[in-house]
Amino acid sequence: MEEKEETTPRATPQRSLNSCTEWDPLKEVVVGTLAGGVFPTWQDSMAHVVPETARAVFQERGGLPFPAAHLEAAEAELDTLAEVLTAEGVNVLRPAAMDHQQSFRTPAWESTGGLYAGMPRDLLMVVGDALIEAPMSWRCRHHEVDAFRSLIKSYFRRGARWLPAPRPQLVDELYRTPSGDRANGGRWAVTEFEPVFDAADFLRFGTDVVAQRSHVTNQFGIDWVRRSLGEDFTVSVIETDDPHAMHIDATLAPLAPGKLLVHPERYVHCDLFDGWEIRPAPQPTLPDSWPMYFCSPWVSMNVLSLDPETVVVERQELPLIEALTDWGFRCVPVDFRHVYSFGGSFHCVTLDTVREGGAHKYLA
Ligand code: DAV
Repeated sequence: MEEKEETTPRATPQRSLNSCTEWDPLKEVVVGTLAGGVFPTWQDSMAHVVPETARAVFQERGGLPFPAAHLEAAEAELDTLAEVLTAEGVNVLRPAAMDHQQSFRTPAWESTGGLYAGMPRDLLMVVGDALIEAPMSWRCRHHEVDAFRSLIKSYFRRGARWLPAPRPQLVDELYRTPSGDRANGGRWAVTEFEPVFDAADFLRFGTDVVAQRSHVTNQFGIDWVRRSLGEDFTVSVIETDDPHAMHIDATLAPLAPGKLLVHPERYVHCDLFDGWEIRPAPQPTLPDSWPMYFCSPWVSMNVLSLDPETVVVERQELPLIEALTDWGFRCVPVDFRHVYSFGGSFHCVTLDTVREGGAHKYLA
């Protein structure tokens, strides 16, 4: 008994893993890496979320490396982000190198490769002292967490609660058929066959966690998160107006208590935010010609809060920088357009493992 306590100490007052909001002062963060990233292996459920041009590219090049020059430019931007965060006093951790070109299979399906370790927000979620591993519905992402496992084990050894969701089978029954005749009303790409979610469909507001249904997150998955977090947290599902929904963090960006940046069309009024000041994000500045394999230019609003007054923003998003400055924020500009191409921005590529503060009530 005593020996067990030595190898797995209880959380100390200064917890090794502690993050309850999207805005409390940031102390430690994981920044993803795109090194070795490959095009995803196509599956039909992706058609609901990725730009139309991506289908042919993924079908032809799934499992093959992303164009080297673009990947290197994006990785350099990630390295710069890590340096900027370090200079801001944040402890920065990076995932392990991993061979994403390896094909893999289960008894039911096969993937010609993985993807990358670039977006820890998609697959990991810190709520208080708990670290949740998401059961991702894209088959090519089935082993992505391996790149983060040594970090996760280290947090566990230092007292974190480690909550991997049930390993999903990802068999055909999970996915809606093209005609939409499976269970679930046909609105979403995933059925209720088993719990699936991407962690990026959740946002933390102290004792409240806000989630959206999406093409990668089903009700079963949200129910799993709710029960696993227990009675200290309230998990609410909000409506968003996004036919391509996959990840809530280009729809809502809570920047401080009472300050919510929203996508001007996707945000749907929600009583939970009564008393909050809600401002629409300005149009992104990305030119149409910019290659985007995964997502829309609205990752402009996928910002990272360093504290309730400070936000990391893409350097060329001048209308957003102006809007946030007017709202009282200090903006830390970082070049990030090459990372955009791979499906996210500052919030997506990070996992805030330590922020100051505890779980307070902020929502109505
Ligand atoms: O606007 O396409 C991006 C979400 C990034 N994880 C969009 C959603």
